[in-house]
Amino acid sequence: MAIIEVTVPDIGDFDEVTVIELMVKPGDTVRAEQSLITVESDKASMEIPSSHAGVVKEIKTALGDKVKKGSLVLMLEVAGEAAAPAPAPVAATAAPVAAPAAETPAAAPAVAASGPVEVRVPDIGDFKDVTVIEVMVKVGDTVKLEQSLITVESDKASMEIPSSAAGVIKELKVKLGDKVNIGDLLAMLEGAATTAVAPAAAAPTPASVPAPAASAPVATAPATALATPAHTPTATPALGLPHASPSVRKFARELGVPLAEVKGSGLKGRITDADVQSFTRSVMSGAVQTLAISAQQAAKPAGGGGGSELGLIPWPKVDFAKFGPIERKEMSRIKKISGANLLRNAIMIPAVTNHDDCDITDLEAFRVSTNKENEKSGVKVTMLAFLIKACVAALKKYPEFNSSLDGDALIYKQYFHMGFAADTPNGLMVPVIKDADKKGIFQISTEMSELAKKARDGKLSPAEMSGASFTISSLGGIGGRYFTPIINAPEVAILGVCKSTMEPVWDGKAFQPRLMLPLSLTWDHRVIDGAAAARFNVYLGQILGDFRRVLL
Ligand code: CAO
Repeated sequence: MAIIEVTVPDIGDFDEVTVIELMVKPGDTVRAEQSLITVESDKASMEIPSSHAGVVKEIKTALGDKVKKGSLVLMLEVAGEAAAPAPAPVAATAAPVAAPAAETPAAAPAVAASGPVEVRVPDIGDFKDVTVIEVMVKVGDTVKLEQSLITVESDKASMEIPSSAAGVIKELKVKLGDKVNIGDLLAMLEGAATTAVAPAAAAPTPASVPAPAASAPVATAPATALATPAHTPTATPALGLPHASPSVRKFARELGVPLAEVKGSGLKGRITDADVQSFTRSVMSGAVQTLAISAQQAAKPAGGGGGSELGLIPWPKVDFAKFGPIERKEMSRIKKISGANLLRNAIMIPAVTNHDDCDITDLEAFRVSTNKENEKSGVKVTMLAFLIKACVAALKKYPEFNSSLDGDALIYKQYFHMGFAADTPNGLMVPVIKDADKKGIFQISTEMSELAKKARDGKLSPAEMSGASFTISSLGGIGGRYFTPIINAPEVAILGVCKSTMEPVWDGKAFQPRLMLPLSLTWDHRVIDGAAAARFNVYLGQILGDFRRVLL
């Protein structure tokens, strides 16, 4: 065993970066390359990895410290060869030497450009396929030379990519989630004054071809990240980006935590792993509502959700007390949360609803006789259980109804988890019958009544409300003819069902009394076409008309 020093590796031109996060503590066992601290310049943040595996003995830096290449990070107890007694502590650097400063020149003076100018990703060293996590400008914006255009992120570092020219953005060539590499086109600028392109690996204009490998900044992620933008960084803040390191952002994404709602306890309000964890715990315990903010915004009369963001006139502000007695009551937590979800889904999804009727005369007769035969079992079979089974069959035949949008791709689910809207004293809830394709009508009926009871008693667990791939909203027990249910995103369709009624149906020779069930299928037009929706409803109607078809 020996104690070694772990120091800051070569981080290129960046001197005096601030320590914004300590990711380990004395006693922790760390792997080689495991991130120890996060440092930040005004343009990039990066994690400094450990040069060795071992046990942390002492942390030699503190939050807010300014560090540079060679600064002592911590003392590590290591095993093996390194344990041999050394005359002096071994200074370990995690990264090979970075590119000499001369190879990352500052931007050259601006000169007038004649036509539209391309802005490309500058030399970002070894980084391949980094993800665009923020687009900081839009078409029509006037940008200054070196103004940050986008933020990209690898699994270890994030950085802002500056503009190589000043001008007006005519076209943006990247969007959130895109993967970019050196030389990729970011934007077209007009009226631009571009930088005079220095030879070799200079400014990221079209002429700035990727730097030759020999001059590319170093091998390890952190050093590359900080050494990346060829322009001298300016202090443009990252607009709206929560203050957190890439690994914290990744962690939050994995948990589905909206970072914008997490309060950072780190330096300058930086969000740490612990903040994300404690936010998750608060949500799970009900102490915090993730969507409460948007729900409150939705209810605000003006600004923050009042319509002004959409260019609408403000929500009317009326003193109702002027017209008669009133009572003000806070909405339930469930109503606030579901309201925010419904608002988002109603606004963001280009939804269309197809209405149809189907003949359930025989199915209802079968349901009634089944219930009579099984009176003693205590399980009451409801029409909704048959609807769930029928929808599973239709989803199998038309799989895009069982999908979700993921950027430009569709995720086709091979499971059939069916949500059903349940009316509760506190508001609408959507419990989920998992793997409905593998369950019979009795089991579905039993589970449904248990879940509906739990919903009414406020005892549903998050697991019992998650994972639905399609939802049915039945008002059949109440009444009404048709309605337009709102899609439960990220699902792409929802079936609304109303009360069946006896109606005269023409059979070609005479009117016959038939029990007709009104169906209202709302679907996301980005994923589903009108013809497919009509076919889905027709097929559903055929199954409900003759349930033996489920077996086909
Ligand atoms: N047509 C005619 N009668 C129907 C029917 C239909 N489509 N669906 C149910 N019924 C009857 C049932 O047979 C039952 O009658 P009996 O008591 O005589 O047997 C009665 O209506 C009550 O049924 P139910 O509502 O208890 O049972 P269900 O399985 O149909 O529904 C549940 C269960 C949890 C979905 C329901 O209680 C509920 O909460 N519905 C409201 C859902 C909602 O709010 N949707 C709107 C969301 S906004 O998008």
